[in-house]
Amino acid sequence: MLIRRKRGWEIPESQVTPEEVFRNRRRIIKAAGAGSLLLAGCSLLSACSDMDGSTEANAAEGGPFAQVPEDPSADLYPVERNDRYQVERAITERELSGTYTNFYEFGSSKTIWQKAQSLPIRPWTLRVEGEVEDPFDIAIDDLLKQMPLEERVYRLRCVEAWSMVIPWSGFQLSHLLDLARPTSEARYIRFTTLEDPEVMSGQRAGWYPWPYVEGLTMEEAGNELAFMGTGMYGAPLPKQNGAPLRLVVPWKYGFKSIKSIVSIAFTRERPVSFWEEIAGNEYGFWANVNPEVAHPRWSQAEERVIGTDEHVPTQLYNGYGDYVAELYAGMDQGDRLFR
Ligand SMILES: Nc1nc2c(c(=O)[nH]1)N[C@H]1C(S)=C(S)[C@@H](COP(=O)(O)O)O[C@H]1N2
Ligand SMILES: [Mo]
Repeated sequence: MLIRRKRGWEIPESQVTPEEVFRNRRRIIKAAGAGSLLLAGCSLLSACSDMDGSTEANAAEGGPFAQVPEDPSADLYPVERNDRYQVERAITERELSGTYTNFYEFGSSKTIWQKAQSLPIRPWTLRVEGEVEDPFDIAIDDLLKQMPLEERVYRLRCVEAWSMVIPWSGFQLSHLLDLARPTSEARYIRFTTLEDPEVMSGQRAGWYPWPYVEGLTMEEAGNELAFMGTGMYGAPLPKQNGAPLRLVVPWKYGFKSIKSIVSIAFTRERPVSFWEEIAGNEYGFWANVNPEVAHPRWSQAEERVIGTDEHVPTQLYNGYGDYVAELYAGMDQGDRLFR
């Protein structure tokens, strides 16, 4: 892949994400074929950074919220808000949550929303497999017809220490579990994103373990907060936000909320997630939000509220402890539960 490279000092700090720095470090290590000597010297604004700067070339004509002609689900929205889930902060402006996105399949800059417009979202099939009574495929629009759609306003806390508040549309994951009928052998769910390097330019970067994979325990998946997003702001999910189907687990760092899912597999073994494989000590399996457990390279005590100048304290389980703390009661995982 051809990347237009910029020197570190040409990049505004706000555009450089820690995950990106890590990626570059990996690439350099791989290129050198030796890990140890090259880890030094890659700080945020060092020349280890590059930016995927060719956004103009791919500028989408319709903007971030253009209706997708092949998507027949627009009529389903808006759906009724479920008032059980209240957030004390203001909802993030749609313009921001629809453009300031992470979707590494399309690159690592915060303008990848434009590139994501090339994602084909119809036809789209979800594969349900593994430890289930009967594996099956279901077309997204058939799934949407069967699921009770609702709107939920949730906080989103990225591991990069920024946050948003997003009104998702979709359905509680437990309804999909009912449809899937897992066997008693199922202990985990592995979610997988589409793999298509033709469209997803980031996947041509061989140093990542594509496809993006994420996992939950069955107990976590059955928790009432676990949600499958199919829309936001009263409209179908924009491609850059993970159309047509993405996970939303608001008590965990954002990277757990995997986008553009093509399969869910019920497993006996704990799946190894994408970021865990890249850097398990920084982006672990559990990844529950906790202000007291720092990421190895930065504090998680506060978060930058996107769309404001505010930095506010981060809350344990991102403020959802009443719903989820009991999932982890008695687990002796120390820091591992939180990073
Ligand atoms: N497939 C896939 N899913 C993904 C990501 C990604 O790069 N690829 N990024 C994750 C990260 S780091 C975050 S913070 C959230 C961001 O969701 P949003 O862009 O809709 O706000 O998506 C998560 N899901
Ligand atoms: Mo993130």
